[in-house]
Amino acid sequence: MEYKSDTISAISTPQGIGGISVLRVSGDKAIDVVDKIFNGKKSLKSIQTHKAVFGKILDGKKLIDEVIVTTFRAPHSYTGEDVVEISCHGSTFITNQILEILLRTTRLANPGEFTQRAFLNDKIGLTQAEAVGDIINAKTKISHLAAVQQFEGSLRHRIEKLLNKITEYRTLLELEIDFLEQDVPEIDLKKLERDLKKLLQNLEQLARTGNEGIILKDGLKVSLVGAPNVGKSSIFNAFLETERAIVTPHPGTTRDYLEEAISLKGYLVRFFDTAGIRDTSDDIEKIGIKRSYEVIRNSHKVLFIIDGNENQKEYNTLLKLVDPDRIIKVLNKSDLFKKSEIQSFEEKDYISCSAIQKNGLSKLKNFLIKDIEISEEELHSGILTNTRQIAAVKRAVKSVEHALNSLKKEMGFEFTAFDLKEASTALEEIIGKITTDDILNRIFENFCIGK
Ligand SMILES: Nc1nc2c(ncn2[C@@H]2O[C@H](COP(=O)(O)OP(=O)(O)OP(=O)(O)O)[C@@H](O)[C@H]2O)c(=O)[nH]1
Ligand SMILES: [Mg+2]
Repeated sequence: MEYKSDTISAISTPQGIGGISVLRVSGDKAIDVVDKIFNGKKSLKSIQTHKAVFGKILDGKKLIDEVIVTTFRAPHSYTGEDVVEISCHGSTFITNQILEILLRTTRLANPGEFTQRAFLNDKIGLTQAEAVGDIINAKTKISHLAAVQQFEGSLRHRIEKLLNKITEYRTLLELEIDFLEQDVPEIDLKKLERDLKKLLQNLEQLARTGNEGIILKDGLKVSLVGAPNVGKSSIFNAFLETERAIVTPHPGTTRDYLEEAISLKGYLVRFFDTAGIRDTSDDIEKIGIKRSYEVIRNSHKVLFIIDGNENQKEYNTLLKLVDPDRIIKVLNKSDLFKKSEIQSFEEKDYISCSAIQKNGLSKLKNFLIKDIEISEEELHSGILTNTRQIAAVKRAVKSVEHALNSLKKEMGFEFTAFDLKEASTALEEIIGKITTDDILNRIFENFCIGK
């Protein structure tokens, strides 16, 4: 990627009113640019690195604000370049004024450009750079833990270990290819096959962590589905412990879907109250139901709710949208049933609850996350948390499968070596040993400006 070394600036704190706001400037001219508008005891150029000083920001002779300025000289800064941070009063007007002045001589940073420069200047690895975005976006204890682990390098280590193994096998094969006619000890094919199988298992295990990783980061999506009036919105409200959705005795109350999230044992769980499943001739309702079907298709778990009638027709419609293993069957309004009636539903795998009496709801909630419990150990050893990483590991899996295949079929060591090289390339992309503009752009476009 072409490295742009021009000086960039941006507001790094959220827009709004607060105690302080911070602006950041990075690049060769950073100190010079800020020094020109800064009026302190000494010039910023003569101030030690990492030292904060008090002074005023002036626009010509006009006082904009009293500020604290900290300088970080290259290479000992976040980006690896000269960086200046200006802490001013937390006012949208002031921060924008200062930014405007800075932009007369610098360029507005692109989203994530400070972090991108940190990566390009070898201050942090690519998985770490990605983790910076995840740390900022983490909304719950576990997503934060996963992001911090990645930042600390857990995933990079896990990938590097796999890469070392692949390099070892490739070296063996290359030796064999180069000295085919000479007296080099013959390769132990049985052992190599065992080793490649083990490697494949490890890669598959890593790929599997991605399913959980994405849920940890983006949340478990749970939709509430069923015929009209079964109590979907009532359960939704009970989960959130607020009267978020409108509840009435009239069937067809919820027309468009609603989304709200909670933190459940540290996991982010996103609930979707839907317009339910039903045939209707009402045009508005039709749109609502179509939108609901889209939400249902994208859910990790679906609560299929009934209030006494098994609603086979609705269940069959649901089966067309999602796999049965995602469906959890729920009997609501258990307050209206006798114990024996509830028991017969439970025998048919329904979980019973009453939204009105707030019975059985915590059992239901725990049931939702029981499959995603990811061990602390796995978290520490590094997991995949986005589709980019998952796609790359899956490519590595495919390549190792090919390698095993070519080895078994005795197609020639060149083929096996080539397949292993492909596997290396895929893994190297994850940790940024190989990068393309496309990969970098996709990673950093999701960052906010100023990070
Ligand atoms: N007895 C009893 N009534 C309930 C319970 N949960 C919901 N209801 C009632 O059932 C009716 C429908 O509830 P909603 O939550 O609006 O049902 P819904 O499935 O969202 O309905 P639509 O949005 O119309 O599809 C309301 O009158 C609720 O008070 C429950 O656990 N027990
Ligand atoms: Mg409703």
